[in-house]
Amino acid sequence: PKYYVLDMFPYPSGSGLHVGHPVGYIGSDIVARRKRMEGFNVLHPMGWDAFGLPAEQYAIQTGKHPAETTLENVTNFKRQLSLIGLAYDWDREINTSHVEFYRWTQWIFAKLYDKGLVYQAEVPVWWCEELKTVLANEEVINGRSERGDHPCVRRPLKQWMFRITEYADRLLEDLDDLDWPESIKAMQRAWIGRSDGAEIRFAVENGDDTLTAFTTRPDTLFGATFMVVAPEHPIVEQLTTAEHRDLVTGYVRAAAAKSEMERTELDKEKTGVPTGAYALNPLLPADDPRARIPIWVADYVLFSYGTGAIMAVPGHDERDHEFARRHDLAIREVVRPPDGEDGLQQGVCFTGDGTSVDSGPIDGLPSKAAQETIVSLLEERGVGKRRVTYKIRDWLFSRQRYWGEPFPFLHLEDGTTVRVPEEDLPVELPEMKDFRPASDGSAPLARATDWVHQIDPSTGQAVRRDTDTMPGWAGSCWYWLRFMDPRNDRAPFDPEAEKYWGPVDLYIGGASHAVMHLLYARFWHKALADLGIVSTAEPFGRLFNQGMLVADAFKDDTGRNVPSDEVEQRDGTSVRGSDGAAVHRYTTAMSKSKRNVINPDDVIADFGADAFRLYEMFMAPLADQRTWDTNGITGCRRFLDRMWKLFVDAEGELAESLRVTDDPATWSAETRALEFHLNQALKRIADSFEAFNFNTGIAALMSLVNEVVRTPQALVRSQAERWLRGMAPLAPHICEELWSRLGHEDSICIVEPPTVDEAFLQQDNFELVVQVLGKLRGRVQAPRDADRDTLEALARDTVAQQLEGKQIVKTIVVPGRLVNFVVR
Ligand code: ANZ
Repeated sequence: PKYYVLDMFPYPSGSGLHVGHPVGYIGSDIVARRKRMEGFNVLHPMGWDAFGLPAEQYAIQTGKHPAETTLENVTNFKRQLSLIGLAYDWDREINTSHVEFYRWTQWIFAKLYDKGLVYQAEVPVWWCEELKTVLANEEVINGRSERGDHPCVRRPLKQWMFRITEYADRLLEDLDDLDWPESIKAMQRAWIGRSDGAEIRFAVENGDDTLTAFTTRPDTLFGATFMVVAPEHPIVEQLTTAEHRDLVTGYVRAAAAKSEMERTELDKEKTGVPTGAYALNPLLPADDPRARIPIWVADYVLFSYGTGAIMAVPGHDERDHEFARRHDLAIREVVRPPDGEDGLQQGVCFTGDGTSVDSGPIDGLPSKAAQETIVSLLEERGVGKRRVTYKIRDWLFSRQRYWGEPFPFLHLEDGTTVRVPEEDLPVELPEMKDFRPASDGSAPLARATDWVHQIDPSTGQAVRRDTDTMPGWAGSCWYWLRFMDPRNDRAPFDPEAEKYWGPVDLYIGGASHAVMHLLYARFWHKALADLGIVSTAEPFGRLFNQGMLVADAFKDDTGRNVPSDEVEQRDGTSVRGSDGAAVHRYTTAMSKSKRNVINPDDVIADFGADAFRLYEMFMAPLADQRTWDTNGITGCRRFLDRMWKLFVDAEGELAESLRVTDDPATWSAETRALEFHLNQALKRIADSFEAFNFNTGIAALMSLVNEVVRTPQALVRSQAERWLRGMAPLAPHICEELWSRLGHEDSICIVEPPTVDEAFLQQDNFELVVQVLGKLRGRVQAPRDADRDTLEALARDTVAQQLEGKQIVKTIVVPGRLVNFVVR
């Protein structure tokens, strides 16, 4: 059977790998190697996510072309990964910036366009002046770019958009069946943000206007004491009465300068102004004093969500409550909490479910039933309906940058857009010497005039190429499919290859990709499935997030980072080596800016790749955070050295006990005693493929070495072989070497993993205390059901030195506890 184990492929950065990067790669390599030994047909590929902003910015910094820097960086990355002994199938290496790859990215984009999932729209986009490009919502945090932390502003621009919202429900529902970390699923659910509620239409007093609000709590309609409209809402203009005009206009202008995040922050003071207009509650008679509701403008209501207007229920919504208190608006209780206390009496606003009160037709109904009843009533009267909203927005897919996939589209003189026919793909990215973003934000490709201006051969018409490029996410939206058939030049991949290899069985990578990459990839995959291009509904069956690697970093009193290797310990405090000034230690992710980066090249040069691999896995279970400590790796190296000496003697010859084939029937008691430790280690290793806690297997191997060191000759060949076969995925180099020294011609990579002999584990060993003349002289693991003779023999071997030249006059055996030799 096939087994596809995939790493999130890296962007090949200029600084190369630090020791934090390979944690996941080593984990997936261990899995790939083990699966291969188990007889699976394993696909374990690697490639480069090479298009995108970081690559382009690095090129700009270094004054070289991104194609050139990408090539250099890839060469360095590949060298580093190979040094670690990661068993990738390099024949399948891919690079998203190579035309052999991106022609198919364009091809897929065109297919998705044909399917109606792509459109162009004039949209307010996040514009980053510093980066000179638009960014997706996901790339902007608190109004600043995720990359580089530069300020961003809203600006209208014609952009390519993906209708990811059309897939919102399926992206949500299919999460349930995925073997993914719950935290990632929760983040995707929150990002998609489905809300089930209703739209309620309110008539505006004196005129024909109506105002529609979206609410998830239609049962609180009788508690609506005011309405709030977003400042951008076009109705604001019409609603505002003459005497409120100046106030409202000023307010609307001020709101436009704020980011959504600023506006909706919970602890921000809720500002707003009245429009002077009133709405009418659709379920109350016009003469009811509660029917007339003032309409306000406030920026805590977003134009982009729901209908851009709300019915405010200060009795049961925190934000409305705060607003009502600040602006002295009525607060009314319409939901009684289950404990029967009126929350408003205590000055708190109850936001949970309870029983409707003071609400006419729904009085006494529990909240859920009350919601149903209200929606039915609204529908009957034609003033409302059920409505589902989502937080997720259509995905903005255009970038005004150079280093990306050109869009396979042509613009005609009459303003229409046509897609480049399949047979004319790829649309190659033109060579440009100056590819920097233009200062006015226009796309650099617009300056490649020969490339832009074309004549359509079929019509003879002048046409203009689209000059935007795709974002850095594009290649990673389908790269796992290309690995299945990477050299195909007639299709993105052979459908047979996809049916065989898909879906990815295990996907390992960082949790930081919870929403963007992992949601985009699922979206493309589902769209491709709908097109019949892929055969599964989801791309990644099991997802595993490796833990972060952190390390000490140092700051001096001025807050400047001090390189870790310039820090010394003096009198128990950390000081800067050069001037002896005190520095402060803190723990953080490795990064150049923190000056605490450790390069795996150096570590491997000092300790070897196997010690490095073991240490990376020994620090913690794969899912957990781990703290790098270069001293810690010496323990792993020492373990390997001790192991080596058990197999190979000082003359470089294979240890004597390993040269001959052994027969379990004639195993000595000590050899049998080793079985417990060996099987314990093999079992821990085998079990660790569930939770990827390879640290437990490594710890067990360490105790195995401790045991064998006591009785080195007791280790027999069949044990040595099982040991190597079990350990090979973790430390492949030493195991391969010793395996061949045992005389095997085939690689240990393709022999079966050892079976665990549970009998030796169930035997339930105990620690036999060995005394000579009543004094403790040794301890040894002994099987609980061993007979007196076995215990005596085991004990005799354990204290052989102390017994030398002595005569045993009596042996006292206490089964399950001790053996005492009385000597003369
Ligand atoms: C009345 C109400 C009463 C509400 C109540 C809540 C509690 P989620 O769950 O996030 O979808 N809302 C609707 N549109 C809004 C907008 N454009 N900007 C800001 N707030 C908006 O939230 C839905 C709730 O958020 C809606 O339900 C509405 O307030 C508010 F006891 O309506 B509710």
